[in-house]
Amino acid sequence: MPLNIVEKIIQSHLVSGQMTTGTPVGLKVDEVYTQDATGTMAWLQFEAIGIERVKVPVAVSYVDHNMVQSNYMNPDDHAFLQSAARRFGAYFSRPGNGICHQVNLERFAAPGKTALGTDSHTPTNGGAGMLAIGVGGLDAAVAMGGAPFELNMPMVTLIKLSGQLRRPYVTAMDVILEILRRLTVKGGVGRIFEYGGEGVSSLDVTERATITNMGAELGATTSIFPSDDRTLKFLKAQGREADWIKLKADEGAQYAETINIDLSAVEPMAARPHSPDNVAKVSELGGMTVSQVCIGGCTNSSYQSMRAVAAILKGRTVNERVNLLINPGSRQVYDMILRDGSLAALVAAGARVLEASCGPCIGMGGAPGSGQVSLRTYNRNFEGRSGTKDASVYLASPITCAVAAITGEFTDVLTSSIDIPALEETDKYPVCDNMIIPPSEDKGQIVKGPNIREVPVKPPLEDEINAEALIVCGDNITTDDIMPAGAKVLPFRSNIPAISDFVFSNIDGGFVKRAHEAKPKGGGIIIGGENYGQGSSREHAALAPMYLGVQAVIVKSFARIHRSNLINFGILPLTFEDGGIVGKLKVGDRLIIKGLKDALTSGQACTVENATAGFKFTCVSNLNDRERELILAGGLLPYTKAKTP
Ligand code: MIC
Ligand code: SF4
Repeated sequence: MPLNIVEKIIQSHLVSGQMTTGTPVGLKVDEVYTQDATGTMAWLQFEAIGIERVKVPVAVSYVDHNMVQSNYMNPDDHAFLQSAARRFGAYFSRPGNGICHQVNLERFAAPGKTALGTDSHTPTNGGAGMLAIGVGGLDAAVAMGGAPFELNMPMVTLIKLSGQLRRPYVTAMDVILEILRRLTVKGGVGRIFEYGGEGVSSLDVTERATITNMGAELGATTSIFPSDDRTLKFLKAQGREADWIKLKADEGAQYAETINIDLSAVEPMAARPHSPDNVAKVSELGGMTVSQVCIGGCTNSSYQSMRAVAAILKGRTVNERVNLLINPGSRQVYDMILRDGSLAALVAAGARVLEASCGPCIGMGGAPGSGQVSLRTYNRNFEGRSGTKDASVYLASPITCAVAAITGEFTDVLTSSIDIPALEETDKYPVCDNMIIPPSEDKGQIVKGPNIREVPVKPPLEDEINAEALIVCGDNITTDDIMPAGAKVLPFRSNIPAISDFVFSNIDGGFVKRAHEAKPKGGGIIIGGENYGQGSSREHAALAPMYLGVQAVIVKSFARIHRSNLINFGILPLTFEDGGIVGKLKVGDRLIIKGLKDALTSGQACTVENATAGFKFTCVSNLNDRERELILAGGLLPYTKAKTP
């Protein structure tokens, strides 16, 4: 039978199940990587499982998110991660080496292999033909212990590219924004996007990586490109041609759906506040004043992008009303723009160059001023994520951003008089891995600062939930809404009791108090709409509510990673049989679900009684066998510990 690329990789890694859409498949994992903000939990969980050394061929611990070091907490986390990498046999990418996805693409991504990363943008590696999936920390920890990774076999959608980009004005970022415009932030749920068509060969690996990176915003399980001569060129330039294999779909391969994109018709696009799918043409926004421009992050930090930005800014001055911040994605890129004079051009133009880390993308500094418009090359513009609640954050290509930094306003680069240089991908990257500490036989000691606390564990599921509705939310609630990030909160990622104080704090200041009051009275339930938990992989958005006594989340539909995280921490994910019920539920309603164990083991539908308002409704759990066992056990940690000798 002819296979598509996704099926080829899944088939060659299949440990259990069959490739039938919607049914569970277990996959052998070739690489697992963590980043600091999710990694401390992942490594604490790995330690709690009690396995001596990582059992995957490659494990890498990156430090990139939380680098502000405003007190001892960040550096303590970094020291813990370094000591855990040494103790358990992982590579350690030191702070300053760059953002996990960009560095992984450069140094570890390999076509035909599988990777899990504790970050939703792990699919970046799909630009090099790797099947790379974002997961919560506990899933990563269990996979590092040698267990296969289980997921429900997604649908494979072909995105067929034709034509050629109108270079240098239109970029890969505009392509993924156009796809987001068409499909929305829910359009990828339950799907893997496989790119094909004759337009693929015109895109460099780093351009492909921009597209697969931001495929996360579609809610997709992952996105992947074929591995071809461009992939070989990239790996060769990284000194890694030995990692190359050719990877293409068989003639006659089947797809669940096909979406056609004509690259020649794509225009410069921008996502408007406060969602990456709220996309318009830049020409429609022309003239709007911009106060801040941020260029870099994991979406648009390749050497070509940075060099193009520098070439546009060379000999000019950043507009007096604009603050231009640059965060290169990796030390390799930094090194290259330093050597070729681009950095000098940026600094001379007035850019404020930051270290190679996530920075303003996750609200770690670089917040815009009150009510300001910030234009960024990043992938998310959720309300408040920048650190300024009333800022208007737009997302666009590095070219659009660089031009706006000069003009001080949204400018359509197709018609602007500013010269945009055309640049080719380089043939040789300066490879220097001195900031990546390889696994060592000397295990050393694990170092834990005072802010690093044990991972809380939920007791096994009881037969009845009798709890209070703590919040009733609308559609597309993000994990940033549930568990904000930013400079104030991120330092508590290793301390669940402390970080729990911030649950829903950006959208409902009373949530934590209500949860504390409800905890001794049976705990709480969260009510939501469609695509609940979209966005990041942070398991803190499940772990902290669990710590606050949340027993169940009842919504119209879930985002994939968040649903898995809820199950991993023993919180029951339920969906309404009739979504209209959401409108009838109120904060404070007492909700009772009886006979849970039977309901979960048999038909899976359960009846919820609203004892306050006096009506009943039906919910479905849709748990597969393994998920049911996890929920009954109180989550993945107690389940795995019970199975580990
Ligand atoms: C993000 O972009 O939202 C993050 C911060 O990288 C998260 C991970 C985290 O919350 O630590 C993600 O994308 O998974
Ligand atoms: Fe870091 Fe932003 Fe990329 Fe998340 S999206 S990994 S915060 S640069």
